[in-house]
Amino acid sequence: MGLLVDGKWHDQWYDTSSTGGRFERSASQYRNWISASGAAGPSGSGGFQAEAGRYHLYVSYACPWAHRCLIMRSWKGLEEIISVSSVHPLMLAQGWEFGQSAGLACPDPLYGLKALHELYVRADPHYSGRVTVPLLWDRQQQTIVNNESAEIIRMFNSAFDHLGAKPGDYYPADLRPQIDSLNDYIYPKINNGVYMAGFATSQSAYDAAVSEVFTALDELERRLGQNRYLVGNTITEADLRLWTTLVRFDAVYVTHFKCDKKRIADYPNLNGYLRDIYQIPGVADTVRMDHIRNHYFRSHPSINPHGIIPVGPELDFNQPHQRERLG
Ligand SMILES: N[C@@H](CCC(=O)N[C@@H](CS)C(=O)NCC(=O)O)C(=O)O
Repeated sequence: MGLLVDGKWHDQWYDTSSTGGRFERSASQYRNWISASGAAGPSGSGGFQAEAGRYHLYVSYACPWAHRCLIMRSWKGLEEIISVSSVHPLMLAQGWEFGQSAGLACPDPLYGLKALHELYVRADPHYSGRVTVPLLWDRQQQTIVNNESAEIIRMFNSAFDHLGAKPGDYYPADLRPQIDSLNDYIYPKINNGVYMAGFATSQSAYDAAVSEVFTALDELERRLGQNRYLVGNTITEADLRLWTTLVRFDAVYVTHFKCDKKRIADYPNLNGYLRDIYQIPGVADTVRMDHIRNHYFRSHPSINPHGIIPVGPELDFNQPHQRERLG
């Protein structure tokens, strides 16, 4: 794990020395948008027109942010329009690396590179910052369109509709205020909250983060007692964004990130909701527990120095959920 400084790779863990042991995630730097016309989107520059076969999505199956993009790609039926490949689950001295065989992860399909940091340097020889997935690459301009999952899923939701994407709007105009406020609540407290608990290097930073995680889960448990999804009976991107954290929770975050006050299995509504979404066609295929467990337990030597993968609970997301009864 590390970062690029002016195009040079440095093997370095997150620095929490100036934040009282608090993990702070840096903002993604590539913020261009693919659009139907090629016009610029809400940020970045234009020139990224939606076209079949032009864009490639680099993910790690382990990563909850990249997982958002895989699910949206599936829901919108973009498999033939946007190609995808996964890096190797272990993220060590060279950061994310490509696989060298067809086993756990594929080689880099575009340039045959060894590590993802080489791709960032290909886009910008002076790039400084973290080297993260997901990453949406433009084959035509040979550059990064965007490396922020919250924006990539929005593009997938609508920019390819005229090219034969599946119907379905997961960010409908009339629900945007509710979706935005749920995202604003769930991102810091849950999606990033589990990382803030797990990567904390002081007791006080951990205590603060873990308490936010469980206050928010308790609140969502209440909410999901009334409604099938977060916004009533309509599944939206807010559900997708919450779900990629929930599916990792009992398998990883409870032990590895010390979020052990309760498990999702202890929350009847969250547990049913987790299964409900897992059972939507296409979702189960995006869940690679082998990548997830290998990645977390073996890539963070500062929190699990020997890289031992614990035995883990038996999880069966195919069990009945009966969420349909809720409006
Ligand atoms: N805000 C970004 C976060 C992406 C992110 O942090 N990805 C992690 C993987 S779970 C990563 O690649 N981390 C590598 C690093 O920080 O060095 C997004 O949502 O796309």
